Amino acid sequence: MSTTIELIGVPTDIGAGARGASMGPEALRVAGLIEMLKNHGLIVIDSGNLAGPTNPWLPPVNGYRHLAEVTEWNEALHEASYAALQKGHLPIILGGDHCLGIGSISAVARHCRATGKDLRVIWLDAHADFNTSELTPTGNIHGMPVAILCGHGPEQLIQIGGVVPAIDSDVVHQIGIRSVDEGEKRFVHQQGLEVFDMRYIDEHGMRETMARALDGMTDNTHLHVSFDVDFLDPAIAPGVATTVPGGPTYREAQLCMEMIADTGRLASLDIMEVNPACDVKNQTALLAVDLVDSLFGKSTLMRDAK
Ligand SMILES: [Mn+2]
Repeated sequence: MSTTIELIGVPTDIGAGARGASMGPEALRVAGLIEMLKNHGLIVIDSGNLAGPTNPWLPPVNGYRHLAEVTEWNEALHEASYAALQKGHLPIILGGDHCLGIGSISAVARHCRATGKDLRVIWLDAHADFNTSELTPTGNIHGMPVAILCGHGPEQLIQIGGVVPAIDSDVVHQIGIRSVDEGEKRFVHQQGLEVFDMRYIDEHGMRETMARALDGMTDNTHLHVSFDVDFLDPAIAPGVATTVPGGPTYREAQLCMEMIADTGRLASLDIMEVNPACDVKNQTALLAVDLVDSLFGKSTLMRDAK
């Protein structure tokens, strides 16, 4: 059975600290995402872009910027993503900033509860995205989605998906982390996330890192990948607003994607934070498409994605 991919564009930078990720969905399409997926023999439905509030660009209120707008976008994404999963489609969320991980992953978690699947989330990112209103230096909610999914955050966001917390912290495996705020660091340790930071990758290599992050999956695992392109070294991916030096190289990133592909369990994907306003000739979107090509690279993926 051929897998049906459903692309859901979410053109907003409502949770970010700089404008521009709202142009990400179109940059990924222009970079050939759809053609690449079709070349794998996948059926591709492009559902276009969701609509939502514009970015009012306001300072934080009680530790959050744009909470009402972030909620609206994520509720819309949750519904669209859950509907896609219910149809048996493999949703690819085209961000948009990473606050959208809330709507996306809460939908995946709800789907897993409804179908009895075991959820595993691979979070590829330079940042832990585990801030709270007390810990955040900025109030930008794209620094908070993992904490919110784990039940730490404003009521209206933690309850998207109907169950609080939306996920247990032990389903999250983070790769590539190299920028964590001071209080956030303590909180991440407390909550017991599995974090493979850049030092771990330096010392053990990407192969062992991914082998550990992917260990213990079964035929019943629903694997979700949340790919923040700031995961990549800025030398190869300049088109993000939150670049942090010292990220995975091109080869390390390819190996990471290939090892995920080898599992055959990929069932939903976020591609987040592509920011054409920071990019050079769309190279970061092109690289993201190249890496997602590897993520879909193995025929084992053609198994039923449900
Ligand atoms: Mn992120």
